[in-house]
Amino acid sequence: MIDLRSDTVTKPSKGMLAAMMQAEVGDDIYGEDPTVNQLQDKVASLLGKEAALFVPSGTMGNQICLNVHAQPGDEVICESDAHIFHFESGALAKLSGIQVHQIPGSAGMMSPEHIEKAVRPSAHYYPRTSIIALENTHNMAGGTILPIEEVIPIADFARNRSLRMHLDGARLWNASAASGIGLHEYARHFDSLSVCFSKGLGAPIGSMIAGSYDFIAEALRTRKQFGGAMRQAGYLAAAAIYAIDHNFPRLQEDHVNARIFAEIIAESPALTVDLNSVMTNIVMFYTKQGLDAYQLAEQLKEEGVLLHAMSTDALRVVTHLDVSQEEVTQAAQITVNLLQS
Ligand code: TLP
Repeated sequence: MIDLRSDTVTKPSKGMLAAMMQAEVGDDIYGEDPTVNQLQDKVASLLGKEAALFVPSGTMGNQICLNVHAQPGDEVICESDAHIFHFESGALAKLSGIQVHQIPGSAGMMSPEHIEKAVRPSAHYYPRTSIIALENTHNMAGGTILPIEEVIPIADFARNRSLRMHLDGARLWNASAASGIGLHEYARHFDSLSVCFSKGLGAPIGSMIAGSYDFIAEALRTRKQFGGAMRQAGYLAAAAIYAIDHNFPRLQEDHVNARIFAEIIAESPALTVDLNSVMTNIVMFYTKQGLDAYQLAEQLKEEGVLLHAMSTDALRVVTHLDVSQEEVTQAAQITVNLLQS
């Protein structure tokens, strides 16, 4: 099987497993796991933030950050296809009583004008707007990179209006690898952000949130409340350290492979793909002529290719370190050939 459903499907490599086996560990609830502490310091420094906190998943990372920034009844402004809205099981409503104000974006990016309009005036009958949340890279837009020059005015606006800025940076590694812009350059415009080790970086588990000392002190409490405090988590932190050192530098290979896939697919008269949207390791492509994407995904499974149908006409492919260029090319050719027959 060529598994292109997500970059989350990778399995730890031998080198990563060896690093995990050798980890020095302790009880992290006492703050005594040296490997977790090392990872937190390393990522805080990479992101240019005062402090960072290791959490089990990207979802928990986002949810803790948003919970710390807002009160029940408050509103978070986010792009219509944001992960925090669609794919976190309604956690904002359930865990934090936060409601979402969605704004349509272009390639995952909301315009400052739209955001400004969405911020509620301060009347008692409106919800209170407390957060602007961005996602970089933007998953549903096809792994697009949010242009930093468009993020800056939004951050300035947020500061002037005392709104918190949160970044879902599950794949910020990919944005940075593709654009050459440092992680900290992106991070400095946000009060909080989450980054994941279990996506393109190939670790089995784990994400990190980062912000100011005060923010992380509060996040530590919330992580415990959400059941995300861990004990000898150093084994997982060792995988994340290995992932940053060995797999962050190779992400461009995945980006090249995504482009190869997209270019082959673009040749098919039965499919459309916006090649400009293929900036990192995700390819979103669409069926034409009423061809059902779910059915196509099922047929491709029989041909040995796994991918995700995202709706009746949209499919997603994600490249990662466990698929080679040959396999990605083969998967694209199988897809095109299947539609010819
Ligand atoms: N995304 C998964 C699915 O949930 C869609 C995937 O296969 O892409 N933020 C972003 C932008 C994400 O893409 C994901 C995972 C998360 C947060 C949540 O991470 P986890 O799965 O660790 O909770």
